[in-house]
Amino acid sequence: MRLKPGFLLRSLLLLGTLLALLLLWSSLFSSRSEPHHQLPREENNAIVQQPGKVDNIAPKNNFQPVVPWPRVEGIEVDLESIRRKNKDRNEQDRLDGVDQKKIVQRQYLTFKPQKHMYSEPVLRSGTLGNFELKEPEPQGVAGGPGEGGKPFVLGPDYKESVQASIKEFGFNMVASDMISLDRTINDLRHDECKYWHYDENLLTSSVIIVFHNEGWSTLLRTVHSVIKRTPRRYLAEIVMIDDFSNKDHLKGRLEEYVKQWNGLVKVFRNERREGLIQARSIGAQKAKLGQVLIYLDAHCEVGINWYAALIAPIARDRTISTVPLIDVIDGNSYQLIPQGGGDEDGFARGAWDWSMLWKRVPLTEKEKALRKTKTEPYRSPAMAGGLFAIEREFFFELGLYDPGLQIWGGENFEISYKIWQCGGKLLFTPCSRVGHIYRLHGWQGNPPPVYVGSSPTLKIKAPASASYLATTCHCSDSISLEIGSDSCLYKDEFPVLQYAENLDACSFSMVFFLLCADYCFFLSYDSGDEPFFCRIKNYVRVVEVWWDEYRDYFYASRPETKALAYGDISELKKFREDHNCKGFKWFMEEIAYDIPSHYPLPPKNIEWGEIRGLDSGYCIDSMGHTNGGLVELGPCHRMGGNQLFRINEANQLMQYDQCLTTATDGSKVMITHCNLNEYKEWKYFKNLNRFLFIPTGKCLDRSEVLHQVFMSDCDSSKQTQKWEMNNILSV
Ligand SMILES: [Mn+2]
Repeated sequence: MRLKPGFLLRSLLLLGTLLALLLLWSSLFSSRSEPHHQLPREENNAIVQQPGKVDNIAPKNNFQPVVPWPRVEGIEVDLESIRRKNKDRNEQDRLDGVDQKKIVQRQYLTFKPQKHMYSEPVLRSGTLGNFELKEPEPQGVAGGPGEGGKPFVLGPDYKESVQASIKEFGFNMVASDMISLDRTINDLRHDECKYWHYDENLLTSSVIIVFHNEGWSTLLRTVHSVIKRTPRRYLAEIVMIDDFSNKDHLKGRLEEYVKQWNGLVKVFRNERREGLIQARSIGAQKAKLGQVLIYLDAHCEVGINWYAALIAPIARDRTISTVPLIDVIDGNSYQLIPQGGGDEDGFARGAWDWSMLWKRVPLTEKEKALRKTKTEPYRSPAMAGGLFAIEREFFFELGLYDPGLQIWGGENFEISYKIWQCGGKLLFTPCSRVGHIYRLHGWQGNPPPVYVGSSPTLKIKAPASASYLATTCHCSDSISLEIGSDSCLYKDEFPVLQYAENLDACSFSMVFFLLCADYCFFLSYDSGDEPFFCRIKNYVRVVEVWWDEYRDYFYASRPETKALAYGDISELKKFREDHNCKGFKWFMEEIAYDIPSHYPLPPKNIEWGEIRGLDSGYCIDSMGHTNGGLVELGPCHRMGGNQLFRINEANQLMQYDQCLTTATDGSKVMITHCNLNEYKEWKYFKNLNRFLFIPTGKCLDRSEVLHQVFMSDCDSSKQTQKWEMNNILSV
């Protein structure tokens, strides 16, 4: 199988847009930061703080950084020897025996019956909930940095090490390392949450944390926060899945560190890089003690009294999966703030657009009407993916994730559709909140191991030298890329120079790609950074299994994927049948009814592909510009990306979520964001090879010398007004 590299380019464009939003967001928030809490210089050299006992959360007298700093460069370890060692003690996976005798509650058509007795939570205004803290949490370090979820801003002295840590880990690890792993946080819950009373007969949980080359203190603060804020009788275990990290601190040091919890925290290591999706499925098999599996990203802090509100709906009905409200921890200052968007209470439902990008939409009146009070769980069509809770056996009954999904992307929709359409429910729980650190601009991503071929997801053959990957590359180089596994393989010769310009323009690094400045980066993992061609293949699988006739809207948004080989889905189709799963139309009408009002069903495309000057080698190219930038003319590269356009039945000429229209001078052509009702301005006359701009009656024209695209009076004798679209497909 072979895929056109246009996907890589497109991933830049799409993820660039996402990241730009994220950055805008974080810059907005960081501008609200309070005055600098600058650390006295001598404390910079403080000695290593010994990991405290978990139950010892009493305030400490003197603040000390958790680990010494600067210590930026990760130390590579010999993974091969670890892999050999692990082979010897490979555990046999087994499912827990199921006690079917305690069948006490209602029966399900296709899943195992509810067997857990649990009464509904009760709201008693004025009487503090039975799971609430009787007094405030003790601080990790009394008066220490970041306590209370307050921003901790380092002075300019730390600039270099901060930058280096962001580059390596995606977060300001200098600041994180100075903040106590047991810090207190601000309570972002709605006040009413404090007055819920829960049946204490809650289910127990295994918390699963998948990580790959995470920074130390952000990873361990996740673990500390879970232990600190989860009643011990419900926390069966914390299962850490190391997805083939090669950083020294995640090896022996981590194993030593978790010993303080006497087996509560377990570390399992994948023997090869599995990718986030399959690593989560592996986590489900390793986690055998808890009745519920709670998935957390590896850089989170759980909120005050997060557990009962998250688990109570599952205890009541085992086919319910729950998702906490996800708050934002600033990756620079570690300030904890609520996520923006949503309704007046900040509540949002998980959604998607028709190209299957993750979206959030405000809670509807209909959902509000289903609740007695505003802090009750509410229904969501989809989850974001990284953080959720599901009954362990139910997750297995659902078949875990589709094993054909690779690396990252689309699995959140797959599990959401599977739950809803097959008889379960997906609820967001406003009183359970978890803070998540979003990766910062400037993260290099996770480079692959230095030795080539060790990673199943990445093989790179450099023509010149083997150190090519980790070090520098030259703009004139051409490299040979082979990425993916057999079923999702991308192979091509890649001219580095060709994309250097575009990449610099968006020099963010969450995308799997080459960056030709001084370094070549191959970027991976976590949010938005895996090869896009794998993600889009995942999307196609999900669409083909679950969307029924709605798949046409996906293909209208992504016409180039029509011929994509998505592998065998017969098992999944059979699952749908065996479990009497409902159709997508039912799902859209009953559960996801509000999505088309936010993301209207797209008009069908008439033509798509490159807009190529007839008999020329030049194509219209957005140059990565969006939201008001001008399009230009560039050599056709047949890789899609910035040269991939479509014209639809609504007379819009589009690239992704952007429309072409005229700039304010009425002549140049700009590209700008549009909804389905905007810029319905174009007609393509295929026989005449002409693009007509309806509002002015002018024709799309070009100057091949200056590489400009503009409008001029139509003249059928002018060769520069002739264009063709070639309906390119990725196969
Ligand atoms: Mn994350």
